[in-house]
Amino acid sequence: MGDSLKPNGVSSNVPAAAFPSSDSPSEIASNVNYHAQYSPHFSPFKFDSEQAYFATAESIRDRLLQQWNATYLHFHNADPKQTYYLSMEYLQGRALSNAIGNLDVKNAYAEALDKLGHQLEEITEQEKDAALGNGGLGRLASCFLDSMATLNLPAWGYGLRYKYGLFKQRITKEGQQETAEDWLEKFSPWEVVRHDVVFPVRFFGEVQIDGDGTRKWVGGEVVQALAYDVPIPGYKTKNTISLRLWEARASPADFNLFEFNEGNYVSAAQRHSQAEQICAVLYPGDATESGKLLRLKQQFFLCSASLQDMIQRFKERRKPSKTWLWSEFPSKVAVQLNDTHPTLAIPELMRLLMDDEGLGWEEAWDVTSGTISYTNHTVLPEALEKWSQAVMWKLLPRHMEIIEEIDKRFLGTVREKFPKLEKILPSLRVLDTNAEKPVVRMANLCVVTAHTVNGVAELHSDILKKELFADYLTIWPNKFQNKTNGITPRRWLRFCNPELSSLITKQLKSDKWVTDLDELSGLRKVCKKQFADDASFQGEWAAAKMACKKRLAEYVKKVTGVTIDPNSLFDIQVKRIHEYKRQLLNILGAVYRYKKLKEMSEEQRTTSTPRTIMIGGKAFATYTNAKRIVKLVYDVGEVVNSDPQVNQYLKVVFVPNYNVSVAEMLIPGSELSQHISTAGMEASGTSNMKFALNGCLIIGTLDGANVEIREEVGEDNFFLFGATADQVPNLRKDRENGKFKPDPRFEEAKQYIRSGAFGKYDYSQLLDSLEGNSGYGRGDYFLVGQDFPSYLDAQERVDKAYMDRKKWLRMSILSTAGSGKFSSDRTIAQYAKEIWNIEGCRVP
Ligand code: T68
Repeated sequence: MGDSLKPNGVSSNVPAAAFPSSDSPSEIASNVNYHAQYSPHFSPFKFDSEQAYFATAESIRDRLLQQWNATYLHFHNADPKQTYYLSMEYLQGRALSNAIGNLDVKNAYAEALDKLGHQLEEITEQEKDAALGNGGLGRLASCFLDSMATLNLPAWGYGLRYKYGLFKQRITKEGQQETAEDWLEKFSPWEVVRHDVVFPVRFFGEVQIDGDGTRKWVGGEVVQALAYDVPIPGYKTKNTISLRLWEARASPADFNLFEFNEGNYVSAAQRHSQAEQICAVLYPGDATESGKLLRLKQQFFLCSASLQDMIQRFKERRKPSKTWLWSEFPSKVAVQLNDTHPTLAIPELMRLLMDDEGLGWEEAWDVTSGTISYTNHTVLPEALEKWSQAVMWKLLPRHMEIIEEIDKRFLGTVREKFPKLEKILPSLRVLDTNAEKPVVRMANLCVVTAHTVNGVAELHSDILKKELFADYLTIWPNKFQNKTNGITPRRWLRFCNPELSSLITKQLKSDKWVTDLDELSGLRKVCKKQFADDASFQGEWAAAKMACKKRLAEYVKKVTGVTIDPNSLFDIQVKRIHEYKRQLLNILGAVYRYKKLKEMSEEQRTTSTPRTIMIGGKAFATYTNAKRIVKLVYDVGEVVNSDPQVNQYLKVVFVPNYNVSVAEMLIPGSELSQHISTAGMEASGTSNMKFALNGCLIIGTLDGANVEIREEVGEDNFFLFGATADQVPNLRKDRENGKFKPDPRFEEAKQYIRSGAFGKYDYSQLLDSLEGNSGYGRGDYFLVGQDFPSYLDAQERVDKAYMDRKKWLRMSILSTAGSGKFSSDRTIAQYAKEIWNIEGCRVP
């Protein structure tokens, strides 16, 4: 330990100051230094990257706290209508680099850290991703929060504070291995616990009927919901909104001191550990049987705590006038349900209004349906939530009474006003009583109650109207809307791709595009005839891409050991592993490519387009075929990458542990990305938008938001293939009737894997899913074989286009230029206007 070391470990002469009075790097350095010394989390005399990260985060948090309090006060006084976004998932990723960017203090902080002997980049990389979500739905919620704050909207997010987020993925010879992700291991500097915000949440118990007939839910067990707030800064605005995450706590009274003193330690603390289990882990997503009761508890916990909080705030803001009506509630509060996971908000709001506030059914119903709106994110039958009525009666008896009443009244109204619907009524009902196990259909409960139902891309919303919810259209022709998803241009271009961002700003002579993404269409000018030879811009564009590719190559080397060539075409598919997303189509294409390369002469090979295929994504732990796909990608990579004949022309890499931060590295360096789901199955997709925005071309099917991306970037700049959504049902029928004739190239690729070319592992079960006409796990339900030939043809077009450097760069520029529509600012502005009826409320 050198003499010059201070107790906080900072060896320079930087003084410690509690709050910076300006944005000068030396003031900021003093503030970081202050936190290192007076908010210590580590032993003294240390100021490594990790300590520097926490001190820097706390320095940024100081700034956020000021803006955050000002925003809260401003909303409180202005009392605008406010939106509450209810989501079981948020995929926030890292907060430090994002906050520094949104506060526009990157240079100042970089210089400040430099004075303290650190690099900003190395410091921001210390942060663990907050991964409180599974995939697209969770990341969408986080992009929405960023846009709500940036648009100065009075809006808050509500979620759960899971102790363990999405698992960490390790890839070995055996395939995927999962370990718990302890994102709170060393605490999160971004959350503020609000010890004064605690609400009781009841489970089980029974309904008590008083003498006057009023019903009350009593008994059972009560868990406390404690609020943790995370600040969400907007971009270049003071507005900083909240993500409120609930944590479950037992009451001290639940600790059985008597039992403890008797030596029964486990049972003494039983209630405590039961309560803590509620927020222990993130539900592993997409339709699993595991832990159903716990999942239901989580859902109710989120809904109940959030609604109690909203109602308390509504009352608080109304107190001064003393005269207010519950019928005003929907003009002050909008609640958006992110999929059906928070559906229990419906019966819970009804219960709170009727049982606690004394409203009658009709009045409570008008308030509830006037407040709640619902977004659907999937048409996959297995992901449509259905809860056992028996389980619901046990856990939430009062809510089941209310749901039965909603169902009964719905039946009555339809019979009276739409007698023609009688025949199909059973499928429209909230309760499915015919099934062997009677269930509550959560999507139906949402559609029956919510004032608005929306899909997440035009094609998806059409499918909702024509298929999934078609029969409701007669009853409520105006209830259904589309809100095409979007992504925040801050995280997904401005911050993750500084090279391309600077170039765009230079070319457009303004950085207005960061908050008005349609401005990017100005780049089209460079691609017009008179600019067609603007070789200098194309050159700069190529250089920006190359910088990102080199960074990505270094990263891939670091995490996989595989050397990839930045001059090869970087081809990426990253998303959750799922059969409908068809990573199997991608890898079969890679296998075919490899086989053909091997068959070529050395000279022929030199004329081929070198490719690096990167695939990443997590497979749900018990989804066997998804895990087999992960292993297959890895095994193919092992063989291809070490084959000296071929590995100059083809590399196949499985990028481990795909998450938000990894995406921020991969997407800027991508040139081609694959969005190749079976048409009609991907509701929207959002990474497709991120790739297109970063000048990456898409090879894809006409599915989800691909359809709109292709419209916007131009069909010449999109590699289209595959069956369309309306062809899919007939193609499946043809298969069942034995009418499908597989392409020989498809047979060849499968046979090559079966021959053992990629190791001893027996892939027959995975490949068998692509064979036969029908049957469980057979019959190629996802139509990989059907689309394989047109996929290979599209890949050939890709290879050719890439060889024509000028053409490719033009396509890449047009891709970015056409991405304006996909800003989540646009999406959120539409929600605000067309669903929530809220307006901006900017902090002066
Ligand atoms: C995704 N859904 C859609 N679900 O698949 C994607 N499911 O097309 C769309 O772009 C995105 O939502 C945003 O709209 C999901 O991510 C889940 O993660 C999920 C989680 C729990 C249960 C079921």
